[in-house]
Amino acid sequence: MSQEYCLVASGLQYDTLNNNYRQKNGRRLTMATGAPTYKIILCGEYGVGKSSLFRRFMNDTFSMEKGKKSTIGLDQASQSFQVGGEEVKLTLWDTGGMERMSFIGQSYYRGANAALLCYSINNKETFSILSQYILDIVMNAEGAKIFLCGNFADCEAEDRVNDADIENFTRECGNVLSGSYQVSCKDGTSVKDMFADMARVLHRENAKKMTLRKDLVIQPGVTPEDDDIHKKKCCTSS
Ligand SMILES: Nc1nc2c(ncn2[C@@H]2O[C@H](COP(=O)(O)OP(=O)(O)O)[C@@H](O)[C@H]2O)c(=O)[nH]1
Ligand SMILES: [Mg+2]
Repeated sequence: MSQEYCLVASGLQYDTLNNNYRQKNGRRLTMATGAPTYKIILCGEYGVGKSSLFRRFMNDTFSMEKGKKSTIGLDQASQSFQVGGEEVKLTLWDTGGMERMSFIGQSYYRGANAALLCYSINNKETFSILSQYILDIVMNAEGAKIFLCGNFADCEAEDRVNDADIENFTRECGNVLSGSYQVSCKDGTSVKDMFADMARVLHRENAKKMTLRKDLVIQPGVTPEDDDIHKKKCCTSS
């Protein structure tokens, strides 16, 4: 897996649908095409292991030190994945501890393709508060897919978040979840598989959108009558 640290140039946003960057005023730039890139934001209470997930993602390391800043001072990192023989990039964003000040700026959410909703498996409070985070995501990151991540799978606790809790929560939030994982940042269990699965889900969803777009766009100089797709639609509907 190749590794690259990514700084998003100020004033530019990645447009996943077109695989290039556009200025925030909406004007598309012709430069910078490449592998489709999906922005994932980490959400959840302080102490659930968001920065630990970030560190596992970035360089597959773990530290017991709480609130440890990333050594290179970046809160975004990118990794490449293969999905169906295609290169896909995930860019993971960490809050950098901002959740402690109850302030996460809108730029954190802006353009997010997915949110990874983190809780600690052995701390039910961090789980029961997640509906508030879902509200924040829905309000600030329109269209972002939401994934659930229970961390601390290596720890034993009597009152663990169990499968029934997860099922109830999934039902309560109207099945908005696109995936649910249980991982341990400490021993690394399932962390890599989780990100690979997210890459798959996000890329497949995007590929579906691209196909739909192609079907709906009428090419310049091609009248709907000439166009195969439209012909087919006309023929099947008659
Ligand atoms: N045992 C165990 N400890 C963990 C795990 N993930 C994180 N921690 C520890 O939990 C504390 C909080 O983690 P951190 O990543 O700073 O949480 P954040 O506040 O959500 O960013 C740190 O001391 C980590 O070393 C895990 O899977 N198992
Ligand atoms: Mg943190």
